[in-house]
Amino acid sequence: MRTDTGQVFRLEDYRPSDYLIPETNLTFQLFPDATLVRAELLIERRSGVSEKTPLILDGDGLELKRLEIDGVVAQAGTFTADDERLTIARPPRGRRFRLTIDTVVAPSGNQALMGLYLSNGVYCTQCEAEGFRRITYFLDRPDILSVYTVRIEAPRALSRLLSNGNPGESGELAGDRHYAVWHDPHPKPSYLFALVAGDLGCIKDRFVTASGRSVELGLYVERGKENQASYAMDALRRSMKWDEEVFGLEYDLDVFNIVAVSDFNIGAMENKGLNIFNDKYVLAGEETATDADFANIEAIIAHEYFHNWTGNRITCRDWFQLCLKEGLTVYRDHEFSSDQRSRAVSRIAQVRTLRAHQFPEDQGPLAHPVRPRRYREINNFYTATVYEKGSEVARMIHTLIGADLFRRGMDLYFERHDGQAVTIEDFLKVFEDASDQDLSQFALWYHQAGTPNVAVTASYSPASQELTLEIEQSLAPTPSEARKRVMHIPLAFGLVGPDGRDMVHGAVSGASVENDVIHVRKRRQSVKFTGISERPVVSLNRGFSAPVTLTFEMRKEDRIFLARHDSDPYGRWQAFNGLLTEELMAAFRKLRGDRTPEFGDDLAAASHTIAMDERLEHAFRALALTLPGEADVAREIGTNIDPDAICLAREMLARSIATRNAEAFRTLYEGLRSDAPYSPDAASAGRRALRNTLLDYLALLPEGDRLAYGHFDAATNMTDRAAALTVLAHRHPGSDLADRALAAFEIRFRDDPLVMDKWFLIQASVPGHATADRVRALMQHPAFSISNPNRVRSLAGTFFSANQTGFHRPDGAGYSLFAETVLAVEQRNPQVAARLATALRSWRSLEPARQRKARETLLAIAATDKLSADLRDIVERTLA
Ligand code: B3K
Ligand code: ZN
Repeated sequence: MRTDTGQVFRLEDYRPSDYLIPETNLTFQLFPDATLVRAELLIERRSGVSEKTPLILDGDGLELKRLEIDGVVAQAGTFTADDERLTIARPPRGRRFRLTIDTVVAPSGNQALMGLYLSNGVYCTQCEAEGFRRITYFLDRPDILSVYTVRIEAPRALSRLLSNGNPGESGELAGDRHYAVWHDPHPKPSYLFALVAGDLGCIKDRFVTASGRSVELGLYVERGKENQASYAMDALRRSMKWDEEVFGLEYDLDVFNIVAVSDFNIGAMENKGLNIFNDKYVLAGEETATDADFANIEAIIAHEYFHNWTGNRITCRDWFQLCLKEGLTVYRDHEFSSDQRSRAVSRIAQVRTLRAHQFPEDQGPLAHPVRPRRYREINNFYTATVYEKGSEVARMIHTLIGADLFRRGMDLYFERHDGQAVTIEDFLKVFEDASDQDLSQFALWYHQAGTPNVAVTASYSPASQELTLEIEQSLAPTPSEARKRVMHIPLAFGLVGPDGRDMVHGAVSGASVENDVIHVRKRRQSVKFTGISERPVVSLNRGFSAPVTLTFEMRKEDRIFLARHDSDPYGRWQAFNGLLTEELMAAFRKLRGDRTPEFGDDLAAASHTIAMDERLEHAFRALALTLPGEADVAREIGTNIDPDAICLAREMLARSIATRNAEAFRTLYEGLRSDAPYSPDAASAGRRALRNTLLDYLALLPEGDRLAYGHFDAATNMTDRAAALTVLAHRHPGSDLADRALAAFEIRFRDDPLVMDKWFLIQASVPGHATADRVRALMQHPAFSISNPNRVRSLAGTFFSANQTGFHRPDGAGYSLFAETVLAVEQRNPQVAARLATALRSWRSLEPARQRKARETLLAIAATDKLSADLRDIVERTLA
């Protein structure tokens, strides 16, 4: 385990490497405890660099066996090698020379799952960000692009030997072993290196690119699971087609391979020509995967494929530029999902994710700019800010310059920077050049952390037929910047007339308004619209055009009006969701003041209208009827949070909506039943989503547990089965029927680890104080394993991050479990432990007693000796 050295990396310290590595030849002799890695590197001194400049290669936990310089074994004293670097103080004089480096690594003992490791008998690698240095000494930084040739030697029993690029020679070796050679003609950074060796099942397909290149597609999974791989393959083909149609980007090798493994730190990895996936994001069948799983698989297959151009062909100069590939690629996969499914529903889902994960990050101690300027451990910067907010920033560029110029800018990006390692400045410049606009103020979105607030007041004058919007932007200080500069915020809007149509306005003064977007560029501005014949209802931040919070006083009836009539479906969802949130906040305050909240008829009536509106998609109705989560409400309240009161308020509101709509919801629920064979398409999934959302309400009514049990029992697919099990376990915890359903599920699926993850997740998220003990007990379950990231995330991760009442139990029992688990996981896998530890990032918003206990827990972890760099970084920033 790499312990913390306290070293801080700074953006301004970047300088190009003195040496380059144009060619890399690797030979692996695979053995579980001692794999021999031979790296033959062609090294080139950059022009202008003095001959006397030492060559320093990165390593991590390596043991050097042998070193040759230009074919001659290096003598002791001419180099130094330890587990962290190999230094050649006086490299050869010539500009180019060759090194042959032999190292030995032990895949079997590698529990950190970085570098070369074994997962279920399959050798595989994970190198991003700095895992390649755990395989061999190298200039392990993304601006060192090299052409790789890889030879793998392994027992014949490991039938598949894969690496990046195109396949070359292969054959038999003595001792029941065989070999295969791979060559990747595209220069790439070391973080994109990959190797797989295992006895895997495979499905194959073929894709012919627009220009006629025939590409063989291979999807490798555990033997016997081939029939669960076809959806992923279909998603891959659709992604390849979409990237050609929408961005004009074609694939560039003869093969494209995807391998699914069961021990993986993240969702998937975009290694050139050989994507490696967490099997959770490949394997799917109606019996074992939910509609949400299918949608995730589609999105992640697309994301990794899209990286081939945004990330691989054009990569990052340094790790500060991570959003250059991640934010942009998330934007591309969002657009893909929107085109493949319902755009409105996809957008709402994207915004919900952003608000649930990125907003709390931006508002807490771990806030950082989309392009950070400092880091101690880069693995801790694969965050919602870099990914999701990074995607929103790319989307805003699209909004600012429009679809055509955006595409022109992207074309210019590929033309200008193909084969390079570049920066955010390079990225912005292509859009400035394509659009002839100055994006310097806009660039602050990359440089300043925090979620801006836009406060708006509207006044309408019937006499002058003018509408005035007073707009003020603000941005609170964050750990990265104490003082903030004024940003350029594109605020899409509509003025909705009494008939529900957008009103046409006359001249505008006070700000530039183009294509229904107000360009907010000053701290305060007053925007005046003329020629408005009646008081409009103002719909702001339509489509969530900017990732901001809005403070906009609105009458309740105006919100209800927008929820029914806004021509922007996102706007309708936002209006209704805002209403529900306000209602929950008011109920919370009452409960904290020992009063009983009462809910009026209007919300229940609006819920009824939305539920019954046949013009709306099922999936949209399901999203609208889903109450804001406990964490969403906590975030809006901001301080002095008592999770128990929020949970109670939420249940009371749900009960009130259910009671008042009992008959209508029941009839609708029954009408949504379908006997058609299962299909994961968006429309069928939407119908199930609405039916299952209604079930969640109906379960609160008398006999609700029976209804849910019947639903569980009759389910013919995992979506319905898991939804009913959740409803039973969460709405009727400890009841006979809930226990019966949990037991039946366990018996049926106990041999399928990915399905058992759902069983763990459902139980870990049962609201209430009893869950801490249940989670502790489940950690002893035979299906649980502390060394498998998926198991840890579904049980412990869910409990810490998605169970407000259980985790923040007032006596601190949830926090004790947190400290024990995080430290136990850290012993094996620091990266996964650090990610778990972010669950306490919002501790300062809790009420004082819980705050004290949370702080003590963090301090106790920080006081532990020899913490990993990963965990120390998170814990210390969280406490700072
Ligand atoms: N680029 C990888 C993430 C690597 C995480 C390293 N800690 C997956 C992705 O974003 O596509
Ligand atoms: Zn990515």
